Amino acid sequence: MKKQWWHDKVAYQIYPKSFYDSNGDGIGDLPGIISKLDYLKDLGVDIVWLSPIYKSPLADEGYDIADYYSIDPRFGTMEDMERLIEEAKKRDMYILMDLVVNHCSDEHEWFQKACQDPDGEYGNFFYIEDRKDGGTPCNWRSYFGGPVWEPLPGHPDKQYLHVFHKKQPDLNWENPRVREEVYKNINWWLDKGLGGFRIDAIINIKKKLPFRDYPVDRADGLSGIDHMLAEAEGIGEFLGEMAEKTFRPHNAFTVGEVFNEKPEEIADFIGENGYFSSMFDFAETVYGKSDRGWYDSSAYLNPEEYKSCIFSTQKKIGDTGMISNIIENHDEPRGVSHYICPEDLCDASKKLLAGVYFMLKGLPFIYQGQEIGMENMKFNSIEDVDDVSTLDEYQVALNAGLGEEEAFRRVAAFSRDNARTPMQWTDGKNAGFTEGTPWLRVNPNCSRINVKDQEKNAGSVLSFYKKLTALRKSEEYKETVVYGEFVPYLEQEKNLIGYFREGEKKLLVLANFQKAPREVELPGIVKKVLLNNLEDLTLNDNRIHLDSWQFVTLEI
Ligand code: TEU
Ligand code: CA
Repeated sequence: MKKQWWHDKVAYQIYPKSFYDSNGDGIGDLPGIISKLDYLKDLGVDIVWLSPIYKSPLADEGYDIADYYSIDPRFGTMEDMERLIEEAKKRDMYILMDLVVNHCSDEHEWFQKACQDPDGEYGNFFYIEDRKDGGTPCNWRSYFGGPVWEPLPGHPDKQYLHVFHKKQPDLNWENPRVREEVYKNINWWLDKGLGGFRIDAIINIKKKLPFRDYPVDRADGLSGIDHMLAEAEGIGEFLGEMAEKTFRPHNAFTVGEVFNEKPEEIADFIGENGYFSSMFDFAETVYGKSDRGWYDSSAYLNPEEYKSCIFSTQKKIGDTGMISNIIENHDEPRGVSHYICPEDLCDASKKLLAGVYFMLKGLPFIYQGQEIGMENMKFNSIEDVDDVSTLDEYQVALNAGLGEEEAFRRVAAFSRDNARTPMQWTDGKNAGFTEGTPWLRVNPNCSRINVKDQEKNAGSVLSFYKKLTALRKSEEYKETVVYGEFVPYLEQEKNLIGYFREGEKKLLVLANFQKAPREVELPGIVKKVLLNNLEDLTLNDNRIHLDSWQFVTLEI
Protein backbone atom coordinates (compact mmCIF):
# COMPACT_ATOMS: atom_id res chain seq x y z
CA MET A 1 0.00 0.00 0.00
CA LYS A 2 1.40 3.41 -0.97
CA LYS A 3 2.16 5.29 2.26
CA GLN A 4 0.14 8.44 2.96
CA TRP A 5 0.83 11.20 5.51
CA TRP A 6 -2.31 10.38 7.48
CA HIS A 7 -1.91 6.58 7.73
CA ASP A 8 -0.18 6.57 11.14
CA LYS A 9 -2.37 9.27 12.67
CA VAL A 10 -5.06 9.17 15.38
CA ALA A 11 -8.27 11.11 14.70
CA TYR A 12 -10.79 12.69 17.09
CA GLN A 13 -14.31 13.93 16.41
CA ILE A 14 -15.49 17.07 18.17
CA TYR A 15 -19.19 17.95 18.39
CA PRO A 16 -18.48 21.66 18.93
CA LYS A 17 -21.83 22.54 20.50
CA SER A 18 -21.08 20.16 23.41
CA PHE A 19 -17.30 20.22 23.68
CA TYR A 20 -16.33 23.27 25.78
CA ASP A 21 -18.09 26.60 26.30
CA SER A 22 -15.63 29.48 26.77
CA ASN A 23 -18.10 32.37 27.17
CA GLY A 24 -20.83 31.01 29.41
CA ASP A 25 -23.71 30.98 26.92
CA GLY A 26 -24.17 27.21 27.37
CA ILE A 27 -22.97 26.42 23.85
CA GLY A 28 -19.55 24.99 23.05
CA ASP A 29 -17.41 27.19 20.82
CA LEU A 30 -14.14 27.60 18.88
CA PRO A 31 -12.19 29.42 21.63
CA GLY A 32 -13.22 26.50 23.86
CA ILE A 33 -11.76 24.02 21.38
CA ILE A 34 -8.53 26.02 21.09
CA SER A 35 -8.19 25.95 24.88
CA LYS A 36 -8.34 22.12 24.79
CA LEU A 37 -5.80 21.48 22.01
CA ASP A 38 -3.08 20.54 24.50
CA TYR A 39 -5.45 18.05 26.14
CA LEU A 40 -6.02 16.47 22.71
CA LYS A 41 -2.32 16.51 21.88
CA ASP A 42 -1.56 14.78 25.19
CA LEU A 43 -4.19 12.13 24.35
CA GLY A 44 -2.22 11.41 21.16
CA VAL A 45 -4.63 13.07 18.71
CA ASP A 46 -3.28 14.24 15.34
CA ILE A 47 -6.41 14.91 13.26
CA VAL A 48 -9.49 16.73 14.59
CA TRP A 49 -12.84 16.55 12.74
CA LEU A 50 -15.29 19.31 13.69
CA SER A 51 -19.00 18.67 13.17
CA PRO A 52 -20.45 21.69 11.31
CA ILE A 53 -19.94 25.20 12.68
CA TYR A 54 -21.02 27.13 9.58
CA LYS A 55 -23.87 29.67 9.72
CA SER A 56 -27.03 27.61 10.32
CA PRO A 57 -30.53 27.77 11.86
CA LEU A 58 -29.57 24.46 13.57
CA ALA A 59 -32.69 22.63 12.37
CA ASP A 60 -30.44 19.59 12.19
CA GLU A 61 -27.78 20.91 14.58
CA GLY A 62 -25.70 22.56 11.87
CA TYR A 63 -26.06 19.90 9.16
CA ASP A 64 -28.29 22.52 7.51
CA ILE A 65 -25.86 25.13 6.23
CA ALA A 66 -27.04 28.64 5.38
CA ASP A 67 -23.59 30.02 4.33
CA TYR A 68 -20.66 27.73 3.46
CA TYR A 69 -18.21 30.64 3.78
CA SER A 70 -19.03 31.64 7.33
CA ILE A 71 -18.80 30.57 10.96
CA ASP A 72 -22.04 30.69 12.94
CA PRO A 73 -21.71 33.40 15.64
CA ARG A 74 -22.88 30.86 18.24
CA PHE A 75 -19.54 29.06 17.72
CA GLY A 76 -17.33 32.12 17.17
CA THR A 77 -15.80 34.07 14.28
CA MET A 78 -13.79 33.33 11.14
CA GLU A 79 -10.78 34.77 13.02
CA ASP A 80 -11.35 32.10 15.72
CA MET A 81 -11.41 29.45 12.99
CA GLU A 82 -8.20 30.74 11.45
CA ARG A 83 -6.60 30.79 14.91
CA LEU A 84 -7.68 27.18 15.52
CA ILE A 85 -6.07 26.07 12.24
CA GLU A 86 -2.91 27.98 13.17
CA GLU A 87 -2.74 26.68 16.75
CA ALA A 88 -3.32 23.13 15.52
CA LYS A 89 -0.53 23.49 12.98
CA LYS A 90 1.87 24.60 15.75
CA ARG A 91 1.13 21.26 17.42
CA ASP A 92 1.45 19.19 14.22
CA MET A 93 -2.28 18.67 14.28
CA TYR A 94 -4.73 18.88 11.37
CA ILE A 95 -8.28 20.23 11.29
CA LEU A 96 -11.05 18.64 9.21
CA MET A 97 -14.35 20.38 8.58
CA ASP A 98 -17.61 18.57 7.84
CA LEU A 99 -18.50 18.78 4.13
CA VAL A 100 -22.32 18.79 3.98
CA VAL A 101 -23.23 19.10 0.31
CA ASN A 102 -26.08 16.68 -0.30
CA HIS A 103 -28.28 19.54 0.89
CA CYS A 104 -28.06 23.06 2.27
CA SER A 105 -30.38 25.01 4.57
CA ASP A 106 -33.66 26.45 3.29
CA GLU A 107 -32.23 29.72 4.66
CA HIS A 108 -29.29 29.59 2.22
CA GLU A 109 -29.47 32.38 -0.38
CA TRP A 110 -29.56 29.80 -3.18
CA PHE A 111 -32.85 28.41 -1.87
CA GLN A 112 -34.22 31.85 -1.14
CA LYS A 113 -33.50 32.80 -4.79
CA ALA A 114 -35.06 29.55 -5.99
CA CYS A 115 -38.25 30.45 -4.10
CA GLN A 116 -38.25 33.92 -5.67
CA ASP A 117 -37.86 32.47 -9.16
CA PRO A 118 -38.24 28.66 -9.41
CA ASP A 119 -37.67 28.82 -13.15
CA GLY A 120 -34.52 30.94 -12.81
CA GLU A 121 -30.88 29.84 -12.42
CA TYR A 122 -31.23 28.85 -8.76
CA GLY A 123 -34.40 26.85 -9.31
CA ASN A 124 -32.19 24.23 -10.91
CA PHE A 125 -29.90 24.13 -7.86
CA PHE A 126 -32.61 21.99 -6.27
CA TYR A 127 -35.13 19.30 -7.22
CA ILE A 128 -38.30 21.35 -7.77
CA GLU A 129 -41.27 19.61 -9.39
CA ASP A 130 -44.80 20.71 -10.27
CA ARG A 131 -47.52 19.39 -8.02
CA LYS A 132 -49.59 17.21 -10.34
CA ASP A 133 -53.14 16.47 -9.08
CA GLY A 134 -51.87 17.07 -5.51
CA GLY A 135 -49.56 14.05 -5.69
CA THR A 136 -45.82 13.79 -5.23
CA PRO A 137 -43.23 12.57 -7.79
CA CYS A 138 -42.29 9.60 -5.59
CA ASN A 139 -43.11 7.88 -2.30
CA TRP A 140 -39.67 8.04 -0.66
CA ARG A 141 -39.54 8.53 3.13
CA SER A 142 -37.28 11.17 4.63
CA TYR A 143 -34.61 9.92 7.07
CA PHE A 144 -36.44 12.08 9.59
CA GLY A 145 -39.89 10.73 8.73
CA GLY A 146 -42.69 11.79 6.40
CA PRO A 147 -42.56 12.36 2.64
CA VAL A 148 -39.44 13.84 1.03
CA TRP A 149 -41.56 16.42 -0.84
CA GLU A 150 -42.57 19.80 0.65
CA PRO A 151 -44.52 22.63 -1.00
CA LEU A 152 -42.14 25.29 -2.33
CA PRO A 153 -42.68 28.42 -0.20
CA GLY A 154 -44.75 30.91 -2.22
CA HIS A 155 -45.56 28.32 -4.91
CA PRO A 156 -48.33 25.92 -3.81
CA ASP A 157 -48.22 24.44 -7.31
CA LYS A 158 -44.59 23.33 -6.82
CA GLN A 159 -42.70 21.11 -4.38
CA TYR A 160 -39.05 20.50 -3.49
CA LEU A 161 -37.11 17.41 -2.45
CA HIS A 162 -35.51 16.94 1.00
CA VAL A 163 -34.31 13.47 1.94
CA PHE A 164 -33.53 14.76 5.43
CA HIS A 165 -35.34 17.57 7.27
CA LYS A 166 -37.68 19.84 5.29
CA LYS A 167 -35.28 22.67 6.18
CA GLN A 168 -32.54 20.73 4.29
CA PRO A 169 -33.45 20.98 0.57
CA ASP A 170 -31.39 18.56 -1.53
CA LEU A 171 -28.88 20.16 -3.90
CA ASN A 172 -29.21 19.01 -7.49
CA TRP A 173 -25.80 17.48 -8.26
CA GLU A 174 -26.87 16.79 -11.84
CA ASN A 175 -26.47 20.57 -12.33
CA PRO A 176 -22.80 21.39 -13.11
CA ARG A 177 -23.29 24.85 -11.56
CA VAL A 178 -24.00 23.23 -8.20
CA ARG A 179 -20.88 21.09 -8.46
CA GLU A 180 -18.83 24.13 -9.47
CA GLU A 181 -20.03 26.07 -6.39
CA VAL A 182 -19.29 23.10 -4.11
CA TYR A 183 -15.75 22.65 -5.48
CA LYS A 184 -15.07 26.37 -5.18
CA ASN A 185 -15.98 26.25 -1.49
CA ILE A 186 -13.90 23.13 -0.83
CA ASN A 187 -10.82 24.77 -2.36
CA TRP A 188 -11.47 27.98 -0.45
CA TRP A 189 -11.36 26.06 2.83
CA LEU A 190 -8.38 23.90 1.85
CA ASP A 191 -6.46 27.05 0.83
CA LYS A 192 -7.11 28.29 4.39
CA GLY A 193 -5.08 25.36 5.70
CA LEU A 194 -7.65 22.67 6.50
CA GLY A 195 -6.20 19.14 6.57
CA GLY A 196 -9.29 17.90 4.77
CA PHE A 197 -12.93 16.92 5.31
CA ARG A 198 -15.31 14.38 6.72
CA ILE A 199 -17.90 14.02 3.99
CA ASP A 200 -21.52 13.93 5.07
CA ALA A 201 -24.23 11.63 3.64
CA ILE A 202 -22.37 11.62 0.34
CA ILE A 203 -24.05 8.54 -1.13
CA ASN A 204 -27.29 10.52 -1.19
CA ILE A 205 -26.07 12.97 -3.86
CA LYS A 206 -26.89 10.54 -6.70
CA LYS A 207 -30.58 9.86 -7.10
CA LYS A 208 -32.11 7.24 -9.36
CA LEU A 209 -34.00 9.43 -11.85
CA PRO A 210 -36.66 9.95 -13.07
CA PHE A 211 -38.40 9.92 -9.71
CA ARG A 212 -40.50 6.84 -9.15
CA ASP A 213 -42.14 4.94 -6.32
CA TYR A 214 -40.50 2.00 -4.56
CA PRO A 215 -42.21 -0.75 -2.58
CA VAL A 216 -44.11 0.56 0.42
CA ASP A 217 -42.41 -0.79 3.53
CA ARG A 218 -44.40 0.76 6.39
CA ALA A 219 -48.00 1.66 7.25
CA ASP A 220 -47.24 5.29 6.32
CA GLY A 221 -47.43 4.27 2.65
CA LEU A 222 -43.87 5.40 2.00
CA SER A 223 -40.63 3.67 1.04
CA GLY A 224 -37.20 3.87 2.71
CA ILE A 225 -34.56 5.73 0.72
CA ASP A 226 -32.28 2.68 0.66
CA HIS A 227 -34.47 1.03 -2.02
CA MET A 228 -33.75 3.90 -4.41
CA LEU A 229 -30.05 4.18 -3.43
CA ALA A 230 -29.57 0.51 -4.32
CA GLU A 231 -30.51 1.38 -7.92
CA ALA A 232 -28.73 4.74 -8.23
CA GLU A 233 -25.72 4.52 -10.54
CA GLY A 234 -22.95 6.85 -11.64
CA ILE A 235 -22.04 8.53 -8.35
CA GLY A 236 -18.40 7.93 -9.29
CA GLU A 237 -18.55 10.62 -11.95
CA PHE A 238 -19.36 13.24 -9.33
CA LEU A 239 -16.98 11.91 -6.68
CA GLY A 240 -14.09 11.48 -9.13
CA GLU A 241 -14.59 14.99 -10.48
CA MET A 242 -14.69 16.41 -6.92
CA ALA A 243 -11.51 14.56 -5.90
CA GLU A 244 -9.72 15.64 -9.10
CA LYS A 245 -10.69 19.29 -8.75
CA THR A 246 -10.21 19.70 -4.99
CA PHE A 247 -8.90 16.98 -2.65
CA ARG A 248 -6.04 15.56 -4.75
CA PRO A 249 -4.36 18.85 -5.68
CA HIS A 250 -4.26 19.65 -1.93
CA ASN A 251 -3.25 16.12 -0.84
CA ALA A 252 -6.15 16.49 1.59
CA PHE A 253 -7.34 13.76 3.95
CA THR A 254 -10.98 12.90 3.30
CA VAL A 255 -13.19 10.37 5.08
CA GLY A 256 -16.57 9.56 3.61
CA GLU A 257 -19.74 8.83 5.55
CA VAL A 258 -20.56 6.04 3.14
CA PHE A 259 -23.53 3.80 3.87
CA ASN A 260 -24.92 1.46 1.21
CA GLU A 261 -21.73 1.21 -0.84
CA LYS A 262 -21.71 -1.74 -3.23
CA PRO A 263 -18.93 -4.32 -2.47
CA GLU A 264 -17.44 -3.89 -5.94
CA GLU A 265 -17.08 -0.13 -5.26
CA ILE A 266 -14.63 -0.35 -2.31
CA ALA A 267 -11.49 0.23 -4.39
CA ASP A 268 -13.19 3.10 -6.24
CA PHE A 269 -14.02 4.72 -2.90
CA ILE A 270 -10.83 4.25 -0.85
CA GLY A 271 -8.32 2.48 -3.07
CA GLU A 272 -5.04 4.01 -4.19
CA ASN A 273 -6.86 6.35 -6.61
CA GLY A 274 -10.07 6.38 -4.62
CA TYR A 275 -12.53 9.24 -4.41
CA PHE A 276 -11.73 9.50 -0.68
CA SER A 277 -8.74 8.71 1.53
CA SER A 278 -10.92 6.60 3.79
CA MET A 279 -14.48 5.83 4.84
CA PHE A 280 -16.01 4.73 8.11
CA ASP A 281 -16.71 1.12 9.05
CA PHE A 282 -20.45 1.16 9.79
CA ALA A 283 -20.97 -2.62 9.79
CA GLU A 284 -21.47 -2.76 13.58
CA THR A 285 -23.32 0.58 13.53
CA VAL A 286 -26.09 -0.71 11.27
CA TYR A 287 -26.16 -4.28 12.60
CA GLY A 288 -29.50 -5.21 14.15
CA LYS A 289 -31.24 -2.11 12.75
CA SER A 290 -34.79 -2.84 11.57
CA ASP A 291 -36.41 -1.21 8.51
CA ARG A 292 -39.42 -0.71 10.74
CA GLY A 293 -37.54 1.71 12.99
CA TRP A 294 -35.39 2.03 16.10
CA TYR A 295 -38.17 0.61 18.31
CA ASP A 296 -37.80 -2.71 16.48
CA SER A 297 -33.97 -2.77 16.50
CA SER A 298 -31.51 -4.49 18.85
CA ALA A 299 -30.36 -2.12 21.59
CA TYR A 300 -27.16 -4.15 22.12
CA LEU A 301 -24.82 -6.30 20.09
CA ASN A 302 -23.45 -9.36 21.89
CA PRO A 303 -19.70 -10.03 21.59
CA GLU A 304 -20.14 -12.59 18.78
CA GLU A 305 -22.29 -10.17 16.75
CA TYR A 306 -19.77 -7.38 17.30
CA LYS A 307 -16.89 -9.68 16.33
CA SER A 308 -18.64 -10.80 13.14
CA CYS A 309 -19.12 -7.17 12.11
CA ILE A 310 -15.61 -5.91 12.68
CA PHE A 311 -14.06 -9.06 11.22
CA SER A 312 -16.24 -8.90 8.11
CA THR A 313 -15.09 -5.34 7.41
CA GLN A 314 -11.43 -6.17 8.00
CA LYS A 315 -11.71 -9.13 5.59
CA LYS A 316 -13.68 -7.07 3.04
CA ILE A 317 -11.20 -4.17 2.99
CA GLY A 318 -7.97 -6.17 3.36
CA ASP A 319 -5.18 -4.21 1.71
CA THR A 320 -7.48 -2.31 -0.68
CA GLY A 321 -7.32 0.82 1.45
CA MET A 322 -7.49 2.20 4.97
CA ILE A 323 -10.87 2.00 6.67
CA SER A 324 -11.65 4.39 9.56
CA ASN A 325 -12.69 2.59 12.74
CA ILE A 326 -15.12 3.95 15.34
CA ILE A 327 -17.25 2.73 18.20
CA GLU A 328 -19.52 5.82 18.17
CA ASN A 329 -20.13 9.26 16.70
CA HIS A 330 -22.62 12.15 16.99
CA ASP A 331 -25.38 10.07 15.33
CA GLU A 332 -25.06 6.98 17.47
CA PRO A 333 -25.53 5.88 21.07
CA ARG A 334 -22.38 5.73 23.20
CA GLY A 335 -20.29 2.72 22.09
CA VAL A 336 -19.82 1.32 25.61
CA SER A 337 -23.61 1.39 26.03
CA HIS A 338 -24.25 -0.28 22.66
CA TYR A 339 -21.59 -3.02 22.59
CA ILE A 340 -21.52 -3.85 26.33
CA CYS A 341 -24.74 -4.63 28.21
CA PRO A 342 -25.42 -2.54 31.34
CA GLU A 343 -24.62 -5.20 33.93
CA ASP A 344 -21.20 -5.73 32.32
CA LEU A 345 -20.21 -2.07 32.12
CA CYS A 346 -16.97 -1.44 34.02
CA ASP A 347 -13.57 0.13 33.37
CA ALA A 348 -12.15 -3.25 32.30
CA SER A 349 -14.87 -3.90 29.69
CA LYS A 350 -14.66 -0.29 28.43
CA LYS A 351 -10.89 -0.63 27.99
CA LEU A 352 -11.36 -4.01 26.31
CA LEU A 353 -13.71 -2.44 23.74
CA ALA A 354 -11.23 0.40 23.25
CA GLY A 355 -8.36 -2.00 22.59
CA VAL A 356 -10.33 -4.30 20.28
CA TYR A 357 -11.32 -1.54 17.84
CA PHE A 358 -8.13 0.52 18.21
CA MET A 359 -5.77 -2.32 17.28
CA LEU A 360 -7.71 -3.15 14.08
CA LYS A 361 -6.18 -2.21 10.75
CA GLY A 362 -7.31 1.30 9.84
CA LEU A 363 -7.43 4.84 11.16
CA PRO A 364 -8.92 5.00 14.68
CA PHE A 365 -11.40 7.82 15.32
CA ILE A 366 -12.16 8.71 18.95
CA TYR A 367 -15.44 10.57 19.51
CA GLN A 368 -15.42 13.25 22.23
CA GLY A 369 -15.97 11.65 25.65
CA GLN A 370 -15.35 8.12 24.38
CA GLU A 371 -11.80 8.35 25.78
CA ILE A 372 -13.19 8.60 29.32
CA GLY A 373 -15.88 5.96 28.77
CA MET A 374 -18.89 8.27 28.64
CA GLU A 375 -22.15 6.31 28.68
CA ASN A 376 -25.69 6.80 27.35
CA MET A 377 -27.81 9.42 29.05
CA LYS A 378 -30.72 8.44 31.29
CA PHE A 379 -33.38 10.70 29.77
CA ASN A 380 -36.36 11.37 32.06
CA SER A 381 -38.88 11.63 29.24
CA ILE A 382 -39.21 12.47 25.54
CA GLU A 383 -39.36 16.11 26.64
CA ASP A 384 -35.66 15.76 27.54
CA VAL A 385 -34.79 15.01 23.92
CA ASP A 386 -33.64 17.60 21.35
CA ASP A 387 -32.75 15.35 18.39
CA VAL A 388 -35.17 15.52 15.43
CA SER A 389 -34.33 11.93 14.50
CA THR A 390 -35.23 10.61 17.94
CA LEU A 391 -38.50 12.56 18.01
CA ASP A 392 -39.41 11.04 14.64
CA GLU A 393 -38.50 7.51 15.73
CA TYR A 394 -40.61 7.98 18.87
CA GLN A 395 -43.60 8.81 16.68
CA VAL A 396 -42.83 5.76 14.50
CA ALA A 397 -42.91 3.58 17.61
CA LEU A 398 -46.24 5.08 18.74
CA ASN A 399 -47.67 4.59 15.23
CA ALA A 400 -46.58 0.96 15.44
CA GLY A 401 -48.80 0.61 18.50
CA LEU A 402 -46.30 0.86 21.35
CA GLY A 403 -47.36 2.69 24.51
CA GLU A 404 -45.61 5.96 25.35
CA GLU A 405 -43.39 4.43 28.09
CA GLU A 406 -42.20 1.49 25.98
CA ALA A 407 -41.81 3.65 22.86
CA PHE A 408 -39.66 6.16 24.76
CA ARG A 409 -37.56 3.47 26.47
CA ARG A 410 -36.77 1.79 23.17
CA VAL A 411 -35.87 4.86 21.12
CA ALA A 412 -33.88 6.46 23.97
CA ALA A 413 -31.31 3.65 23.62
CA PHE A 414 -30.57 4.86 20.07
CA SER A 415 -31.02 8.60 20.50
CA ARG A 416 -28.35 10.74 18.90
CA ASP A 417 -28.55 12.90 22.03
CA ASN A 418 -26.76 10.14 23.97
CA ALA A 419 -23.58 11.29 22.25
CA ARG A 420 -24.46 15.00 22.31
CA THR A 421 -24.64 15.66 26.06
CA PRO A 422 -21.85 18.00 27.16
CA MET A 423 -18.29 16.69 27.45
CA GLN A 424 -17.54 15.75 31.06
CA TRP A 425 -14.39 17.67 32.08
CA THR A 426 -14.89 17.63 35.86
CA ASP A 427 -17.24 16.36 38.58
CA GLY A 428 -18.23 19.97 39.26
CA LYS A 429 -21.07 22.24 38.04
CA ASN A 430 -22.19 21.25 34.54
CA ALA A 431 -19.23 18.85 34.39
CA GLY A 432 -16.98 21.85 33.83
CA PHE A 433 -18.48 22.29 30.34
CA THR A 434 -20.02 25.71 30.94
CA GLU A 435 -20.48 28.36 33.59
CA GLY A 436 -23.88 29.03 32.05
CA THR A 437 -26.92 26.82 31.42
CA PRO A 438 -25.95 23.97 29.09
CA TRP A 439 -27.99 23.74 25.88
CA LEU A 440 -28.56 20.02 26.60
CA ARG A 441 -28.64 18.47 30.08
CA VAL A 442 -25.32 17.17 31.41
CA ASN A 443 -25.16 13.47 32.25
CA PRO A 444 -25.25 13.36 36.08
CA ASN A 445 -22.76 10.47 36.01
CA CYS A 446 -20.09 13.14 35.49
CA SER A 447 -19.61 12.73 39.24
CA ARG A 448 -17.80 9.46 38.47
CA ILE A 449 -16.89 9.82 34.76
CA ASN A 450 -14.82 12.92 34.00
CA VAL A 451 -11.45 13.99 32.61
CA LYS A 452 -10.15 15.59 35.82
CA ASP A 453 -10.43 12.38 37.89
CA GLN A 454 -9.10 10.14 35.13
CA GLU A 455 -6.08 12.30 34.20
CA LYS A 456 -4.54 11.56 37.57
CA ASN A 457 -5.44 7.85 37.61
CA ALA A 458 -2.97 5.58 35.81
CA GLY A 459 -5.59 2.83 35.69
CA SER A 460 -8.34 4.97 34.12
CA VAL A 461 -9.99 4.51 30.73
CA LEU A 462 -8.35 7.77 29.64
CA SER A 463 -4.90 6.49 30.64
CA PHE A 464 -5.55 3.32 28.66
CA TYR A 465 -6.44 5.29 25.51
CA LYS A 466 -3.11 7.11 25.91
CA LYS A 467 -1.35 3.73 25.98
CA LEU A 468 -3.17 2.75 22.79
CA THR A 469 -2.19 5.91 20.93
CA ALA A 470 1.38 5.62 22.23
CA LEU A 471 1.72 2.05 20.90
CA ARG A 472 0.41 3.18 17.51
CA LYS A 473 3.13 5.85 17.42
CA SER A 474 5.99 3.83 18.90
CA GLU A 475 9.04 3.57 16.62
CA GLU A 476 9.32 -0.17 17.27
CA TYR A 477 5.70 -1.15 16.57
CA LYS A 478 4.03 1.57 14.48
CA GLU A 479 4.82 -0.11 11.15
CA THR A 480 3.00 -3.27 12.33
CA VAL A 481 0.12 -1.48 14.03
CA VAL A 482 -0.51 0.73 10.97
CA TYR A 483 0.24 -1.64 8.08
CA GLY A 484 0.30 -5.14 9.61
CA GLU A 485 -2.07 -7.66 8.06
CA PHE A 486 -5.21 -8.52 10.05
CA VAL A 487 -5.43 -12.29 10.60
CA PRO A 488 -8.18 -13.75 12.82
CA TYR A 489 -7.10 -16.11 15.64
CA LEU A 490 -9.41 -18.72 17.25
CA GLU A 491 -12.32 -16.97 15.52
CA GLN A 492 -14.71 -19.77 16.45
CA GLU A 493 -14.11 -19.43 20.20
CA LYS A 494 -17.22 -17.79 21.67
CA ASN A 495 -16.77 -14.34 23.23
CA LEU A 496 -13.07 -14.38 22.42
CA ILE A 497 -11.87 -11.69 20.02
CA GLY A 498 -8.45 -12.74 18.79
CA TYR A 499 -6.48 -11.47 15.84
CA PHE A 500 -2.91 -11.00 14.66
CA ARG A 501 -1.41 -7.89 13.19
CA GLU A 502 1.42 -9.25 11.05
CA GLY A 503 4.09 -6.95 9.64
CA GLU A 504 7.64 -6.20 10.71
CA LYS A 505 6.56 -7.73 14.00
CA LYS A 506 3.87 -10.24 14.87
CA LEU A 507 1.36 -8.94 17.39
CA LEU A 508 -1.48 -10.96 18.90
CA VAL A 509 -4.56 -9.16 20.23
CA LEU A 510 -6.68 -11.21 22.67
CA ALA A 511 -9.88 -10.00 24.31
CA ASN A 512 -11.92 -12.12 26.73
CA PHE A 513 -15.24 -10.40 25.94
CA GLN A 514 -17.13 -12.00 28.85
CA LYS A 515 -17.25 -12.09 32.64
CA ALA A 516 -16.05 -15.69 32.97
CA PRO A 517 -12.25 -16.13 32.94
CA ARG A 518 -10.73 -18.48 30.36
CA GLU A 519 -7.52 -20.21 29.27
CA VAL A 520 -6.36 -19.54 25.73
CA GLU A 521 -3.77 -21.49 23.79
CA LEU A 522 -0.93 -19.37 22.49
CA PRO A 523 0.47 -19.75 18.95
CA GLY A 524 4.07 -19.22 20.06
CA ILE A 525 6.45 -17.83 22.64
CA VAL A 526 5.48 -14.41 24.01
CA LYS A 527 8.36 -11.98 23.50
CA LYS A 528 6.67 -9.01 25.16
CA VAL A 529 3.38 -7.91 26.72
CA LEU A 530 2.60 -4.61 24.99
CA LEU A 531 -0.85 -3.90 26.42
CA ASN A 532 -2.85 -5.28 29.34
CA ASN A 533 -6.05 -3.63 30.60
CA LEU A 534 -5.69 -5.32 34.02
CA GLU A 535 -2.97 -5.23 36.66
CA ASP A 536 -1.94 -8.88 36.45
CA LEU A 537 -1.35 -11.46 33.75
CA THR A 538 -0.83 -15.22 34.07
CA LEU A 539 1.29 -16.59 31.26
CA ASN A 540 3.05 -19.92 30.77
CA ASP A 541 4.78 -21.37 27.70
CA ASN A 542 1.80 -22.02 25.50
CA ARG A 543 -1.27 -20.83 27.43
CA ILE A 544 -2.56 -17.59 28.82
CA HIS A 545 -5.15 -17.09 31.55
CA LEU A 546 -7.54 -14.25 30.68
CA ASP A 547 -9.60 -12.83 33.52
CA SER A 548 -13.03 -11.15 33.22
CA TRP A 549 -12.89 -8.62 30.37
CA GLN A 550 -9.13 -8.96 30.05
CA PHE A 551 -7.54 -7.45 26.95
CA VAL A 552 -3.90 -7.95 25.98
CA THR A 553 -1.65 -7.29 23.06
CA LEU A 554 1.39 -9.58 22.89
CA GLU A 555 4.45 -9.59 20.68
CA ILE A 556 4.85 -13.17 19.51
O1 TEU B 1 -26.02 11.39 8.68
C1 TEU B 1 -26.40 10.69 7.54
C2 TEU B 1 -27.31 9.53 7.82
O2 TEU B 1 -28.04 9.15 6.94
C3 TEU B 1 -27.28 8.67 9.06
O3 TEU B 1 -26.40 9.13 9.96
C4 TEU B 1 -28.69 8.61 9.70
O4 TEU B 1 -29.57 8.30 8.73
C5 TEU B 1 -29.11 9.92 10.35
O5 TEU B 1 -28.19 10.23 11.36
C6 TEU B 1 -30.53 9.75 10.98
O6 TEU B 1 -30.49 8.91 12.13
C7 TEU B 1 -25.39 12.64 8.36
C8 TEU B 1 -24.97 13.34 9.65
O7 TEU B 1 -24.00 12.54 10.32
C9 TEU B 1 -26.22 13.52 10.48
O8 TEU B 1 -25.90 14.10 11.75
C10 TEU B 1 -27.17 14.44 9.73
O9 TEU B 1 -28.39 14.52 10.43
C11 TEU B 1 -27.43 13.93 8.30
O10 TEU B 1 -26.28 13.46 7.62
C12 TEU B 1 -27.98 15.05 7.44
O11 TEU B 1 -26.93 15.97 7.19
CA1 CA C 1 -20.15 29.49 24.04
